[in-house]
Amino acid sequence: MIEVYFWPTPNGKKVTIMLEECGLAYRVVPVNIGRGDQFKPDFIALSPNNRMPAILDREPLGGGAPISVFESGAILMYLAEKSGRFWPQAPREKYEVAEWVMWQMANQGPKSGECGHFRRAAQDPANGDLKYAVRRFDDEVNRLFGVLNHRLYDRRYLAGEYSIADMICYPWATGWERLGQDLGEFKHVKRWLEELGGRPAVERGMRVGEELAEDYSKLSPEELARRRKILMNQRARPAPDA
Ligand SMILES: N[C@@H](CCC(=O)N[C@@H](CS)C(=O)NCC(=O)O)C(=O)O
Repeated sequence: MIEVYFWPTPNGKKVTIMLEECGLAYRVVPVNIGRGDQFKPDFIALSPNNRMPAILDREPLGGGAPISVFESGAILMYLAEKSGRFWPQAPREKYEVAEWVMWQMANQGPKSGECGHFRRAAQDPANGDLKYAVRRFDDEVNRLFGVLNHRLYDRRYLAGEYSIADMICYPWATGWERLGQDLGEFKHVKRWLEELGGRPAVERGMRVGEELAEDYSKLSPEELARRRKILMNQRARPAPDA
């Protein structure tokens, strides 16, 4: 049984999509990032960057003591290796998939995350004039949707057959509207999103944790301020010998 440390965000859903596609048995362990669960010592021991998702596999690949993996790209690679699915291992195919997994981790994920962050922050006048930051990340996200669109205009999937490259890029791409993009500009991405969204395993993976999402309109102003601080004003944790 694989334990999935999870909150229902695009980064978390990459992992539940892959688990559903592979049919591997898993159990969700909620990590409420609004309340600060990501800083609990047991979680940091698995995920030193205080970010979910992470997994703990008690029947690990290669046997022996449990294996934990953090960073969604590494998790998808681990699950692909464990199941022998969705990541061909012949060098040419393997690195084509790896390129798009790395592209997601280094580009689509972080830039989309910052785009959402500055769009939300710009709504509070106390944060000052964020026009430049909003424009910068809107442009970057637009450019990145363009990269996906170019990639997909003459092929069905991002890298050969349907693979972890598609699964890792899908959840953030579904957020095009929230990220201020017009899908009409990216018809090949639209076609790919529709195809992937029609896969039962993708649908199930995207729905995992629906019941965990909180209604922020019901939280007091004090609780909202506490949560903003947890998520937005993080600084270095001292090393144990400090
Ligand atoms: N590169 C990481 C990103 C993970 C990430 O940013 N997770 C966010 C939620 S989407 C998180 O745990 N945030 C907690 C925090 O900011 O303290 C991955 O792909 O796994």
